[in-house]
Amino acid sequence: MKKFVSLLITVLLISSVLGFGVFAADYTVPFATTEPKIDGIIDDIWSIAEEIIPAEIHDDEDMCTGYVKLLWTPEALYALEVVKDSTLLDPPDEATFTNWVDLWISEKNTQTDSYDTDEGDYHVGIDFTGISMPYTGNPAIHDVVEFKVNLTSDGYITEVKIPFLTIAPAEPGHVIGFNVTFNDDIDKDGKRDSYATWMEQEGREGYYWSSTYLNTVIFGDIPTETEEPVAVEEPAAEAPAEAAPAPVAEAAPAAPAPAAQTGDISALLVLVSVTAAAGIAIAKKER
Ligand SMILES: [Ca+2]
Ligand SMILES: [Ca+2]
Ligand SMILES: [Ca+2]
Repeated sequence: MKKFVSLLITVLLISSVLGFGVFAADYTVPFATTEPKIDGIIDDIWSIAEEIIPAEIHDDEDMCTGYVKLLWTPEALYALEVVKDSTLLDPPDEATFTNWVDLWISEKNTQTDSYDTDEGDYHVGIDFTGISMPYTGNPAIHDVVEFKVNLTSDGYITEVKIPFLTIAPAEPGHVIGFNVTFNDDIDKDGKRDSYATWMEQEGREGYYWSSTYLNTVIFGDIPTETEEPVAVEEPAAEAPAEAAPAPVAEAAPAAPAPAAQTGDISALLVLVSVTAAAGIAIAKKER
């Protein structure tokens, strides 16, 4: 038995080296059986998604905290951003891009070294006052993205709908490149003091943000109940005095067929690193 276990471990290690199942996606996005309403209020459907927590902090441990969740449909990626930030400027509408969340997306997980090579590579940054920031990648995303920010008692909540530019209709198993960063102005001087990233950057100094170094995210399966809706039964009628034609059940509406997994999971996440200077030079947008 011991030999068998040892052999099994060896086989698994060799398989890993050969690349079988090594680079699993970092996050599985549930299919949105109900599309969330983009109103900055957390819908029930968000409970099916796991939290993504940007845990690598640069450079103040006291910075804002929170999480992001993702959902997908064939036409769009949905993001929920929940941030606890006790140092928002007051009044908030005088401050833009002092406290915000960045979503970095590569629809085809291109793994190229810049955001200029594919129309599916882009950035969606929205600050707590509800202003989006064109920064890098395909600017066309800003023509279609929908979002709403709500201030909360301890921070802000943002919901975002990001219609796909290049992969619609998306299929289960598709892999995208993805990262999220939180940004915080802590001393309220209008300049960022710290940021936190989901994709690790430690030890990767010298690299810049690019799709090469995005973590990977895979679209989960479409639930069976969504594939084959159950027809609603007509209630049984009283026995008629005369024979009547039996009621014909209505055909169930057509549902999207499950697509084959693309098996596109190839990505390794490497890190990006941004020097503080090259990090995120923010073009403040005049209101
Ligand atoms: Ca909502
Ligand atoms: Ca703050
Ligand atoms: Ca500051």
